Amino acid sequence: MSLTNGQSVSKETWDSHNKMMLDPLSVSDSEVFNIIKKEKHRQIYGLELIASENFASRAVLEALGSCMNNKYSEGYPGQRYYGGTEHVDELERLCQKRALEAYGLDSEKWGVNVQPYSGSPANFAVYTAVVEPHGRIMGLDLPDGGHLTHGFMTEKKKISATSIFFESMPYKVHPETGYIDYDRLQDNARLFHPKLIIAGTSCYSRNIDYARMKQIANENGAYLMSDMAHISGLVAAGVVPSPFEYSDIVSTTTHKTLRGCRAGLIFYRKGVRSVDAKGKEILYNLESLINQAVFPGLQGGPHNHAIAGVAVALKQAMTPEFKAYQTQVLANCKALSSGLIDQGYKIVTGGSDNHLILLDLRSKGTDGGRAEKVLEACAIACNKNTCPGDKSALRPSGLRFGSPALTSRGLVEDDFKKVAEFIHRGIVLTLEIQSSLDPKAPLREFIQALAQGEKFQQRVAEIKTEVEAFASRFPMPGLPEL
Ligand code: DSN
Repeated sequence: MSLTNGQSVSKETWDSHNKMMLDPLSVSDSEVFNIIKKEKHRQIYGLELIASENFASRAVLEALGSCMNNKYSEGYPGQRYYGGTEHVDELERLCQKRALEAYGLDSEKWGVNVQPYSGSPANFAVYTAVVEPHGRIMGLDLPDGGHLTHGFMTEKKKISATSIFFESMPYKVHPETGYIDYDRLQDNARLFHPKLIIAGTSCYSRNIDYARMKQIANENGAYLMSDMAHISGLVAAGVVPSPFEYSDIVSTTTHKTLRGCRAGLIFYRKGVRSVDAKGKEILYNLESLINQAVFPGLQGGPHNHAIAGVAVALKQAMTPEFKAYQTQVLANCKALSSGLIDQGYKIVTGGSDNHLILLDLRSKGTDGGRAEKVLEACAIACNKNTCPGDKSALRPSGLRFGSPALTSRGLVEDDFKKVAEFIHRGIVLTLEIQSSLDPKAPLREFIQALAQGEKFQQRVAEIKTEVEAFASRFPMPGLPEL
């Protein structure tokens, strides 16, 4: 072992360290490299129908994988706790400017915080900013299509931190129609007097009536926060109604229909909130409350690499190509919906205004958990979901499908009709497996029969081979190798 002059480690080890810092992933860590390659293969050869997923562009992933990952910059542009932040300041300001432009917002009336790590911390930061501890929040119930962070709890347990640190009273969809029951929300809000009402969903295929929700919020002196995570790309393209006109605060993730990297944004109003009986203007004070709630309240240093990726996605979101993409997302979702209806399936609410549908399997005599497992084995990714009126969240009777990811690969309406056929074949197989078992057989036994039944495995292999041949015809956005 030879030591260099004054250096406490051997020259060989030091040379090897320096080489490690320059090696590509394939050389540096073949284990992780191979896992990523397998995931890439799954994405290329499978049909990705999870409504909240998408494929980020190459430029977004390049920004995300850049040297911006290395920089700490607690604080906000111009007011940081670290040196060397001139370029991250420029980046964060650019991202803020693009975020306002992408949604047509006047910077005198709206501001935006681009630092949330994702949607859940963005929402929690909003709650801590404008609702006092144990203050009251109303969001759409999770089994009805709301998000965990909107206050989910069960009869037995408070599940989401929103329901633990605040008082949550959910609103519901109508069990028969599947549409949000605004009348009941209004009645309950009059009793509960929430400080914040959330207009936002994780599994809801219809446009939200923001005007009605704002009216209900106003009646109670509550803020209206819209969580547009699922639809933020559709909103940017102007193909669904925008929540901004009626909201005080708008939160979003950036990686769903918006097609950026994983991060979150919070938009907040500035200027006059209301005018009192004496004509005095009451101003919003959301800017400092929300900025302080994000940092230093909840988070540490911003993820500057993610802010870079979001800035790129926002630039792309302002192009005519992005509008064309979102128009196609809607058309493809309708094609998928009508393809499944033609095969005799029931879609909750009868169709969709946006990028997703909820298939109700109750009339077919099966449920989402079983069908999801068979489709997954056939290289079709989707998720089980409760349907309106479901008695137990433990046996959800629906499947949620979304069109954003496959549309990013270039699929159009006829392709989605073909996708509907593949789904149908998977569900037919689900029913066959189920009929080979005791009607009360638990999911565990169903999964065992799927994995071990030779006849079923052969059918899975047939469908999967066709799915893979079909899917691999479409290009995959992103970095060429990984
Ligand atoms: N997991 C996302 C969704 O599927 O809606 C939200 O966090």
